[in-house]
Amino acid sequence: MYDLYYSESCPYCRKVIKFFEENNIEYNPKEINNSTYYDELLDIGKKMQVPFIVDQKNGISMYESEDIINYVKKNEKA
Ligand SMILES: N[C@@H](CCC(=O)N[C@@H](CS)C(=O)NCC(=O)O)C(=O)O
Repeated sequence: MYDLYYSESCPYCRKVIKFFEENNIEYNPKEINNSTYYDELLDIGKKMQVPFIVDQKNGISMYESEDIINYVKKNEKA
């Protein structure tokens, strides 16, 4: 399961969400207007940028929508 930090207004986030939904990949949405999630994002990632994922199972976290999509594609095939 992936934690996805995102904001409603962010087109890069929408692209990642569309990818998750079209491929029926389970994720835990964390909208950063929620200050708890905003703080988590800064704590883990160290910068204010979305989208950002955390793959707790593999100890991986990542920014950049294209990198996220490519990582999840590979990970789901493995
Ligand atoms: N190249 C990045 C761009 C991500 C990006 O620009 N995100 C914006 C929101 S749409 C952001 O978080 N900007 C930082 C800020 O607003 O402080 C990607 O593809 O994920």
